[in-house]
Amino acid sequence: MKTAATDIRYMTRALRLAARGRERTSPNPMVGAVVVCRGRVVGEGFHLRAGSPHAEVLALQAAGPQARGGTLYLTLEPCSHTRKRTPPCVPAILASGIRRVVVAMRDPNPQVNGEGIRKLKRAGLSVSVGCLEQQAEQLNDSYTHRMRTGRPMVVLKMAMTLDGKTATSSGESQWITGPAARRHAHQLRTQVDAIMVGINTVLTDDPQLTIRLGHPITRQPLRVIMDSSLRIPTTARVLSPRLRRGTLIATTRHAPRARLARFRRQGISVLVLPMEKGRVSLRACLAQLARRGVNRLLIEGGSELAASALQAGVVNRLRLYIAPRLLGGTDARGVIGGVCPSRLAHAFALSSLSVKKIGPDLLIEGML
Ligand code: AOF
Ligand code: ZN
Repeated sequence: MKTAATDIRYMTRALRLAARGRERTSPNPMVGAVVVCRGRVVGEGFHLRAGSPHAEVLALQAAGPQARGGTLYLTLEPCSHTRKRTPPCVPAILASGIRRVVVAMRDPNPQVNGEGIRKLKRAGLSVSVGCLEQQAEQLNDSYTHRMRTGRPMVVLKMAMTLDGKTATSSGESQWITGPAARRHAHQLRTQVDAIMVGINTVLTDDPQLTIRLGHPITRQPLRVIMDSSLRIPTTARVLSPRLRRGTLIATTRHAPRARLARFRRQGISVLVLPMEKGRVSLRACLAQLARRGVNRLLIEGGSELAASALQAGVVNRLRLYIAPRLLGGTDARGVIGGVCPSRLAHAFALSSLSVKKIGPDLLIEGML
């Protein structure tokens, strides 16, 4: 679509504002708004966190009466629905006297989905949609994915040797990659709403699954443990008094009843989900996480969970750290477990590949 240079300029500004909410707005999207009147910016705003005012409301408040007759640049269609935390924005836009609205993208939230745009048009405002749409989509890729599919966007992160092993024959796996790659991987946790591991990873590594390094920690991701028969010991670090409130165990009806009851008495959240191939159904679990507002989920292993996620077709991105070492041996664990398909044509193919060097290690990223 053809867009005027001034529209692009102000929308770029709105997108930059929106990005200031990064890592803070989830489960809500990042949104930026700019009010322009007679060639001058008279108000701007961005969404700071879920539950706080929407970008357009802040921008209109800042503009006050100067918004009259002006243009509002919005990185996302304004909301029109009412059963939520804050009042809808469309009435505020109509009351402000704004004459034209430029929207980067439609809001895929089923409760909005074009309704905000329709209401503005019906009220006689001039509305154009699609200015810098790709950038806006990119900015909120995980929010839009959740709204469109009912599942979080899934990033699978694994580490391996050059020959694809994640552990020695005796199970030693710490550490395959060097400190720089581990720091880099840890950083990923700041960009997600939840981290998931399989029970075997808890039993062998006893991870904390928290953000501990780097910049100021605004919130900890939810910890999700896939544990079909509820084998997790209550002494696991993710169930320590400090961490248990933010930990969720996903199990099946194979969980021993008395054990399940005891966990719940102790205030540990356990979800009993349908089974698939003898394990917790990943799709059912992801649907639950999406309902709880998880836009982006990081799967950190182990190899069996990685295989299940790939087979379930729910992995969107892969981050593979590769150490320049060889282990060899058919008895060493490979990075992806499960069963190998008999045909090469059934391999999981990656696209948009990128390769980076991190210290002595390599990072390969791709989309599935
Ligand atoms: C935001 N910020 O600036 C805009 C949003 O629970 P609420 O009241 O904050 O409503 C969240 C929904 O509002 C969100 O899913 C999206 O559809 C819409 N627009 N949300 O968080 C904003 N403009
Ligand atoms: Zn709104």
